[in-house]
Amino acid sequence: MAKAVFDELAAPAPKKRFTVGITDDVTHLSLEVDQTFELPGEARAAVFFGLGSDGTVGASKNTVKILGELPGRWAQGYFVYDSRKSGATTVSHLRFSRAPIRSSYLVDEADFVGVHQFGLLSAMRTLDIAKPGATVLLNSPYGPDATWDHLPVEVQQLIVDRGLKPYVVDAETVARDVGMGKRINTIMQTCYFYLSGVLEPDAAIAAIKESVATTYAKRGRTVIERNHRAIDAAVAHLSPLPVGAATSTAHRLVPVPPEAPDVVRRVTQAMLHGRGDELPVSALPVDGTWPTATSQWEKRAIASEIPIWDPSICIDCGKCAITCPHAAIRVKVMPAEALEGAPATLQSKPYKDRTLKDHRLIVQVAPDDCTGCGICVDVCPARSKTEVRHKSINLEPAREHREVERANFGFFLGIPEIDRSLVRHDQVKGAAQLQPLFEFSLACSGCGETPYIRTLTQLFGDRMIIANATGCSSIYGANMPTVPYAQDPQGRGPAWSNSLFEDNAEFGLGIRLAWEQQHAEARRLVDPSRGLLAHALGEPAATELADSLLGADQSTEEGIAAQRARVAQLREALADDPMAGPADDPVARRLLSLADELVEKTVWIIGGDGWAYDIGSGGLDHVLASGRNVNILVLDTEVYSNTGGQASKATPRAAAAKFAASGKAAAKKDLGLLAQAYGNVYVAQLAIGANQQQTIRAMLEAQAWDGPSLLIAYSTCIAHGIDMATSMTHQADAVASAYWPLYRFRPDTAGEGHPLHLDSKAPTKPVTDFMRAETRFSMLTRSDPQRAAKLAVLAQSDADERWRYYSQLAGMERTVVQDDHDERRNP
Ligand SMILES: Cc1ncc(C[n+]2csc(CCOP(=O)(O)OP(=O)(O)O)c2C)c(N)n1
Ligand code: SF4
Ligand code: SF4
Ligand code: SF4
Repeated sequence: MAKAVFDELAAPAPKKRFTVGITDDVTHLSLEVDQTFELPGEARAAVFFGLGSDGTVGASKNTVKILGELPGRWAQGYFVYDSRKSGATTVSHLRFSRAPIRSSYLVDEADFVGVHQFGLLSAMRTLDIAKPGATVLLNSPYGPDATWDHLPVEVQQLIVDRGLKPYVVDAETVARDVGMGKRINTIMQTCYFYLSGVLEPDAAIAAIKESVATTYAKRGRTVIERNHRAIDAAVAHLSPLPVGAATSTAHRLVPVPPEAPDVVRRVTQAMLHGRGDELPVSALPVDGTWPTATSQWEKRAIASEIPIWDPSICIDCGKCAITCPHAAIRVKVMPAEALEGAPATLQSKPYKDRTLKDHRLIVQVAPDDCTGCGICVDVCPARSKTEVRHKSINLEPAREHREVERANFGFFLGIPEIDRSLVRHDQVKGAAQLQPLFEFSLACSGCGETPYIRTLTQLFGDRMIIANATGCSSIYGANMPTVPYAQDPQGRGPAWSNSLFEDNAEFGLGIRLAWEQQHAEARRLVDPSRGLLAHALGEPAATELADSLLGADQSTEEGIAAQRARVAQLREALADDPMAGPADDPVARRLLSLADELVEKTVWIIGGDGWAYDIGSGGLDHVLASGRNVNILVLDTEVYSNTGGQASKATPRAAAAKFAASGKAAAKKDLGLLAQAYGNVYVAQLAIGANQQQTIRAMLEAQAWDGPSLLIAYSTCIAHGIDMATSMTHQADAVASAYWPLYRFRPDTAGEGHPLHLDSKAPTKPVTDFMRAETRFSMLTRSDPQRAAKLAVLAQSDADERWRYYSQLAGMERTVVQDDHDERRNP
């Protein structure tokens, strides 16, 4: 591309304005790029394909460092990846040489290609970048004997045609066996060093071991030893892959199904296949809006293990589905007839419920969308009486179950969604059955933020408008090329937008005010339309329709459904009448354009603690003070997660974070308490892993409160240094130690006089127990034990004092001045 720019500048009449790197078929200003251009040089090139969460990029950077620091060696690294939190494809382009490297950053022809996730061989072009005779390293769960038959035919053909030298290692198994969990990076890096010949094998292993010791010095001896074991085991498990004939029936780059929407087939698919750069400008939507419900077409299949259901011991609690961060395990209840024609492998069980008699229940995994985080298994309370470790769902190797569960999930999706009026929305079991309208997000595997958003969409998704602050939730909320916000069978789902990090509360308030104006205008237009309605519908139907449109009680879902039916009737009546046709009558035309706004909408302002406690706090306060009917959800990870874990005012005392490397000295700001000071703000503190029922209740109450609501949701995060499979258990520990008390401050109970209700019990364990289990606290114990001990005492005092104070507040009488609602709306 740089060459294209210089060539253009050297042209006799260079363009005054141009673009490069895109095919701009709209302005026609893009420059032609010579794809065959190569700079001469002796460097050996290596390209590694990985996933964002598997450590490939980190290991590649480390390789560049190790080799580049050797005397007489030069190294270059360039990393291509997007901002997805998990499952992002990463491509690391490296060059090594004994002479200074003067080359482009991207590698077009590699001497070594490492594919660190087997699924990528099917999902994108990988070995196409290999030079003839290049060495190839595959992380394969199938071993040297069976891997060949699992390769897509196009990959087999490339290996044969180019005489590539393939090797395999089952890095997941090695990692698990040496106690590294899912971290495969050290294993793959070791295999590269061993195979590539950039160093003598013995020297290579010594260099990696030394580097591990330096990198993990702060993490302690156990971590270093574990990595050293992984290095030795990697070499022991590395084998050449016997090359056979290219006869596989499997293909790569499988197209999305024909029933996918046009934009998915034309645009999204190219991006998913790693060919987004080839899309011309004209392929993109003109106004910047993107369709929702597209994450369902992605089918990343990144889990090596998926949950398999044993209905014989399931107690129908719904906990698995309500805590899954990826909406990848679903609960549906249906009459037995709905299962006619089901695959023989689809399991179901009788559903015990007084209202839904003779119904059956299914707990079904979405095998290609599950990330294998293990949370559903961790939270499942149903254990076998005979086999202690066996639960009602258990993680099992994905490759043994994927095909069967794919067929099961396909059928499951076709079973009609439950009639929402038949299940209790205020109970976990019922809410879990409601269709999630936020699914398969690209949040980190096990993310503690996403279960809150998914639950909100289950409760109110058909009428939500979301203003989202920048942060993890904006990244996994709408990261190209797919959108996890989805639609119900009627095509309704959340509308979503992101303005800025710093103005999100105001942005959401603006959305609310705009809706209120449109709503008021639509209402105003109903009376002048009565004549037209009478003409179309006759009397008394017209008067009845107009009166009920204006007087509708929309505080319940039934009320909203009834109003939607009225709006449909209104549309039909106005559009049907030749007198009132949109072309003829300006009032009718305007009312038709605003009719949908006669139906209640709910505005949710969502963001992280960096936004709510720090950078957007002025705006947040402004919105709370406005008295307007908006709902705010703060996803409190206690750090700026999206940018790598910087301390915010939500970071607790004693936690180490970026900008607080020696442990934060000051206590956490109590945002909830500040908001309670207003008196008319609904405030709740939640932890879905600790108490799902309380989370749902608070969401319903916040939604129902005709004023500002603030939900502060404890969100476990990879930045906490925990095993994310136990993300929800950590939340339960946070509550049990009163590190994170659960409460609801309900201004509408002013009549009772005690608005603050504590939903968690007095602490049953010390905060220090909770802290010990998280690296963000425990790392300080290793690096500075004295300071760690001092801060731990203070952290315990913070929790004790918070509990003491809140317990007193819970007994305090407080009434809210009942102001005039309309006055508040029109100050
Ligand atoms: C004004 C401004 N400053 C900094 C950034 C960079 N930035 C983007 S997301 C983010 C962190 C968000 O942290 P938080 O609000 O806690 O949300 P989380 O990622 O934890 O969900 C930062 C600093 C930005 N987008 N705008
Ligand atoms: S393993 Fe994780 S992603 Fe998969 S279904 Fe369970 S909770 Fe969801
Ligand atoms: S958590 Fe376990 S017991 Fe509860 S619904 Fe899921 S599988 Fe059944
Ligand atoms: S909040 Fe933490 S776990 Fe969730 S997506 Fe962000 S970084 Fe990952």
